[in-house]
Amino acid sequence: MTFNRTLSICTALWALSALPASAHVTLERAEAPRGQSYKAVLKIPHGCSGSPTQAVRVAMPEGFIGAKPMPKAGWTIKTVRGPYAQSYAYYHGPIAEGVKEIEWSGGDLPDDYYDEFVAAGFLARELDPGSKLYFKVVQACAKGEERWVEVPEPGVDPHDLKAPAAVLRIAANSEEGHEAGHGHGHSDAHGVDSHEHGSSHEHAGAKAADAAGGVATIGALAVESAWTRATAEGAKVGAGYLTIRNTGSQPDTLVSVETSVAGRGEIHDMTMTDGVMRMRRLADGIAIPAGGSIELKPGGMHLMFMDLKERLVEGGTVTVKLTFKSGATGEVALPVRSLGSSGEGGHHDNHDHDHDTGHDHH
Ligand SMILES: [Cu+2]
Repeated sequence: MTFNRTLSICTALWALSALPASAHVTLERAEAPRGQSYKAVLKIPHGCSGSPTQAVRVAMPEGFIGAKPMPKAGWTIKTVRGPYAQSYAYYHGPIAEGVKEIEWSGGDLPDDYYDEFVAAGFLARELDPGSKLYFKVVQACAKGEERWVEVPEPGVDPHDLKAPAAVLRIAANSEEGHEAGHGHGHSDAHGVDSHEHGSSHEHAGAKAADAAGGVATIGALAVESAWTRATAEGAKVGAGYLTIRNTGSQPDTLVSVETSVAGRGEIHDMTMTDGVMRMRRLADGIAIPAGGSIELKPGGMHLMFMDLKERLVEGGTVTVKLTFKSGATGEVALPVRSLGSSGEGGHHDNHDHDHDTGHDHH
């Protein structure tokens, strides 16, 4: 998988530059809602093995937009601007570029002193609640430097990192309405769901025979290996995975997914940008070449069930209706696997766990 490969390469590079240190560079406020301004206060606890800090460089994580450095007496500011990975909704319209890096230099912060470096910006509405932004910080000292750039490989305990980047957890925005944007999160995640009506068994019934294999034939499209994962109490989203083979001679596109267990279905992809894992909605669906196939799996493309109306319970099934551009439409029953399940046949996509728990901010 390209995804894992990218991760391993990055990890290897970081490992070379990592220096052990007792106190890490952290953010004063480690959790903040998307769709609001955010003041990133980076706390620099010490120098480099006793040597004073003379410059601090911070990379703005993707999704922290419209960033501005706060001036500091005795320090000179330099910024690097550039394009974002995507365009974001912003106060007066979309924004697609901005400050990507800030450097404070020319100062002299003794090892025994503590200081803070501040960048103000806006946490994009497009960020997923539960996702994490990593502020990578390089601290240049009179002698040597400290590189706070490690991002935990999914499945790895962040505490095991020697020089972790400062991390910000994105929370849901309590001011967002149910239908605002295509938001994943809701502040009432643990509340009682008033829409609840019936158990997942009701949805299982008719499709029980198909459920075991998670297979279906929809026109020229063969759906296989379909499954979903049990959800935690109070979770508002779930994810579905399957493989679709196009046995026909015409290309087709999976354009939508619907299910009675969720307010709506979406088609998502997961990507790694600047060391930050993000999900995005595939508004155009997923193309399936004639004779080709697509695989929706943990860590990659997936079906996303938004505003879950009920908890997905292991052993049950979730019936989804798939619609294709050609007009072909049909149902497939997704067996519900255990909460910790990462797929069939020994896939070890630990990062998926991160990803999906990210949806339902506990
Ligand atoms: Cu998703």
